[in-house]
Amino acid sequence: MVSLTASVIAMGLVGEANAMGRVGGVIDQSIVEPSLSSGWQFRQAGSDEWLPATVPGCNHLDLLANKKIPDPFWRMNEADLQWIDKEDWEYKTSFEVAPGLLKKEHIELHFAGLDTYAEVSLNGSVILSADNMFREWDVDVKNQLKAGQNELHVFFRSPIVEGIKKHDALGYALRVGNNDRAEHGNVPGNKKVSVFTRKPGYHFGWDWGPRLVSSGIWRPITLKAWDQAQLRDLRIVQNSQSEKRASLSAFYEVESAAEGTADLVVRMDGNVTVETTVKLKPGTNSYRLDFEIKNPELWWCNGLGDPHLYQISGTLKQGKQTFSLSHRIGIRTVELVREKDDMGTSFYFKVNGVPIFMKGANYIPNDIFITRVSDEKYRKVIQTAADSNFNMLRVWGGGFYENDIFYDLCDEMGILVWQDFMFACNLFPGDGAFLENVRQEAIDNVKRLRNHSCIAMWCGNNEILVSNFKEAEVVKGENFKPQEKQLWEDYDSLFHKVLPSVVKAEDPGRFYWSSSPSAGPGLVSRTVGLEHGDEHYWGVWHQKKPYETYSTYIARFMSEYGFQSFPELRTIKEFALPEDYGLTTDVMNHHQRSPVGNKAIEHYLLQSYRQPKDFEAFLYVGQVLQAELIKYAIEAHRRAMPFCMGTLYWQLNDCWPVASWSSMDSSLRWKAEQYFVKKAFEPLLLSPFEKEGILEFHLVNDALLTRPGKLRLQLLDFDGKVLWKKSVDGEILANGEKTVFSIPRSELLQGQDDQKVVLLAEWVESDAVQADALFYFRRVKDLSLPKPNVDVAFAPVEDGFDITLKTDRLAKNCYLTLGDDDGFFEDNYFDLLPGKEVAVHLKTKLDRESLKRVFVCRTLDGAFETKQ
Ligand code: BMA
Repeated sequence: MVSLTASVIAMGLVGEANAMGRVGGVIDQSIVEPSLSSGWQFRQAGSDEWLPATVPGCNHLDLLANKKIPDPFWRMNEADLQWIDKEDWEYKTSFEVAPGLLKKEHIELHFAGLDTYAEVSLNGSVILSADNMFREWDVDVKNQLKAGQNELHVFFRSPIVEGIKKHDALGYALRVGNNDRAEHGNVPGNKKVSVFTRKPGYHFGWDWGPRLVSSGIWRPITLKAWDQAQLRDLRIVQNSQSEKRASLSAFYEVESAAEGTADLVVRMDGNVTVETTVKLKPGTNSYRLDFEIKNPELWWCNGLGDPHLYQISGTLKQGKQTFSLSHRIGIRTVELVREKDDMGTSFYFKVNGVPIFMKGANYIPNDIFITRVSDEKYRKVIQTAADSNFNMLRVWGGGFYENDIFYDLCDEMGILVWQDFMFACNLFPGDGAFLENVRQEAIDNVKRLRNHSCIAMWCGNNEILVSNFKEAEVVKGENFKPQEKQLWEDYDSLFHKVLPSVVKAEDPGRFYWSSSPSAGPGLVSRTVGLEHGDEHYWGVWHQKKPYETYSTYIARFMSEYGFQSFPELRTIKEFALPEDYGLTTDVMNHHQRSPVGNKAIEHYLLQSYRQPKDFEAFLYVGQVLQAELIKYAIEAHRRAMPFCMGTLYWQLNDCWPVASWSSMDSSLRWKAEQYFVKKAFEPLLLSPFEKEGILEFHLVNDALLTRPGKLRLQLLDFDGKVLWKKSVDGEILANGEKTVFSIPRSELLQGQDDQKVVLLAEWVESDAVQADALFYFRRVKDLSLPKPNVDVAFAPVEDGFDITLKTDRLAKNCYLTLGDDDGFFEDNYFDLLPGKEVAVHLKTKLDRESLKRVFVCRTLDGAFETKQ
């Protein structure tokens, strides 16, 4: 039970409320804002047993904590837990209110997030009916609150039962992709109901996620009390920027019950910048205070400079009350440039006036159970992006509008965010009530997030246009069947009217893109031409096109493409028993949600590699395969700059342990792909590429300086003997791509057996190697891989060891592992050449003896079945 006495109100709980995710606001003691996070109980509706609950949280996690259900991720447990979403759930708590609190003129309950169909009662009176997990709700409770004990009760109706009612009432069918696995969820009639409920699409199953449809209080509930006036919102807008000054405005939204006056103060990094006295009128009052930052330090995206942030706070003093909200603001401009050019229509981001090639990935929620993702986990995920040379993440539309911490970290680390609205793959209803609900959802989230410097753009949806309205003439509306017309009109209303009008009203400086991929509103890139928009390329994978197609199928911006792998064995052990290990067992199949998954992996694997000798070898080779293919795609996209100005692979992370397209698994272990991506995204990339028998050496440089240097080439045999070498002078272009040298393959090979040689290419500036690359002339299955002897030495350092490796013969894809022990290798899965010593830093708590015992370096030569 929470006790709301005046003294408690004035102290600790205020901080707690803010730590839990309100809009960056710091509210001092004259406003009461305790979070109602304790004393909660829950039960399945109709049962007698109330059990302790955690708020914020959800029913699955509460059942788990009370040992009423087993771990949903373990083996195939998820299948047995499908009953949960067909039931209604109740939550309740009680809290005590001191008589002093009731003297406040206004008392409100703020619900930051209810999942989803919730009826809220306070002391027996219904105070709210909520129906959208993405919305926030404020309810005036002055009349319901009483001195002493108060009872708060939330009744959640089943999202499946509600969905079925809406599904049946619609009268026409909405196309819902196979991601809503109604049959897995035992939904009566296999009705696909996900699109009727405003909650994350991935809760209903996706081709990388389980189907676990939660209910619960997923963001904090806080009580707020004040007299006469309060500060509802503070928005900081940058008007202009130059070397000498940045001009900004602070927009205050103040709610007042009566006429009066108030003082407004804007502070920057703690110092008063501007202050004024204003008149209050009853109702909502808006004020604008202009201020300047002299010689501003700019916010840059990762790789180009520091993402400097200024702390800007806005205070309202009214009578005895003080209200403050604050934001961290970066001084920068971000534009998405869409202009006709000689190649088509551009699609690139300009930051502080500089066109920037975007490097990154698509991002999904970090857990199927959102509320258990710790701040530390968020930090590790975004840190991985920053460490991997990303400058952009795309918050994909089948998840949720992320928590504030996600955007705070992106602000801090210089990661731009491509922010989808939460619509993915399926068609959605278009009736007035639905559209109005979505409009409010968009307002809540745009207002919550618009002060983040990291947000580069808003995007209406993921793949709805391309999957449903493929042909341009269909989109023109001429050949519609009546129902198709309805579907198009619904689409048109939502993505071309409702959402852009919210962006225009609430965040006018930010670009709105109606659908990814597209070439503009209602224009499918594939139909009107890749030279006009962004594209998702799934020919490699879904259509089993040769992986080389990555180098030819390129649009102005590649916002999705991907390839699957399994997580490493250590992660598989988190959900499976040894008897489950294998590609055809039920448990492994349960943790592979792409219907074509294993077949596609096998198809591509056997084209480049020989048959792995066992399950563990398959996991290792499969990860190397994924890493090589995505590296190949990224390099092709970067070589195609400035035609192509961005590449975001699918997908950075996972929400449970599964075979998926992720580069980092659900336990945040880097797959081979993460290491390869990090290198492929280095600011300076040396990319050898063979085209029609000619080997071209491309240099892609993200830095803003043109620099001279030397391309050094050496053809080596697998024992390290130099068979041929050449050195060519050249230069790298500032923020550009250049082919510095080309040579026919035959001239380079000089008659050498192409199964037994590798080319080492290095870009050298003032004797220092700035970038390097290896080029093999055959696929790995056709190479005569030798058996190497790798020597390893461990030198202890502060947080682990520096490991030195050398080899007598080519050691392909050295996979360093500690088995079931913890440690992070800063590099992994790399090729080791004879005569080259490589030092790899290992972060671990292991001592030297334990490390020696568990350390293994696997190489590719031993991974295959011997008979082949
Ligand atoms: C993309 C995404 C997801 C999906 C992925 C893999 O198109 O937008 O819907 O998970 O493909 O199939």
